[in-house]
Amino acid sequence: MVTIAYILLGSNIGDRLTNIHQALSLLSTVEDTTIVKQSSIIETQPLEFTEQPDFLNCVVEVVTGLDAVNVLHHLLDIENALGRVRTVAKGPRTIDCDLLLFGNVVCTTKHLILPHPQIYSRPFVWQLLSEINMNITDPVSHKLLNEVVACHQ
Ligand code: PH2
Ligand code: MG
Ligand code: MG
Repeated sequence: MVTIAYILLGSNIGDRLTNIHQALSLLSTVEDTTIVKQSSIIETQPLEFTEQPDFLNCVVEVVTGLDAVNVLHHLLDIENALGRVRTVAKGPRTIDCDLLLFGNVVCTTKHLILPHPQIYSRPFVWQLLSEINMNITDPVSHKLLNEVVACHQ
């Protein structure tokens, strides 16, 4: 069985574009996982913790035979490989790889919340998601994510 998943990449320390490209390159080597679409890479102002440099963000669509927890572990491996150091929560980072959606999975565990709450709260996340697929269904409401997110704005 394969699943379509969406991943958000973000960087706001060092050579941000190189960090994003290296993360994409590592992601492309993950077993049983293929990047099928990539959004543009845009500069965004920091949200939540606002006293930090601007980010570069992008979203990718992948098709994977792995399960969500396994994908999450690979994303953490990529963050570690690119020298991510965890200091301030929501603070500056060389690379952040967040699992936004994993098929229709809805779950809340200590390490994984799906769909990722950022989809509804951060306009740029939805902007990047909709750039690669306008027709994603929200796994919670079963409505078009498009319509659901518009209600949150
Ligand atoms: N990530 C954060 C906190 N704030 N702001 C932007 N613009 N982009 C991010 O990826 C981001 C953020 C913590 O994950
Ligand atoms: Mg994040
Ligand atoms: Mg993260």
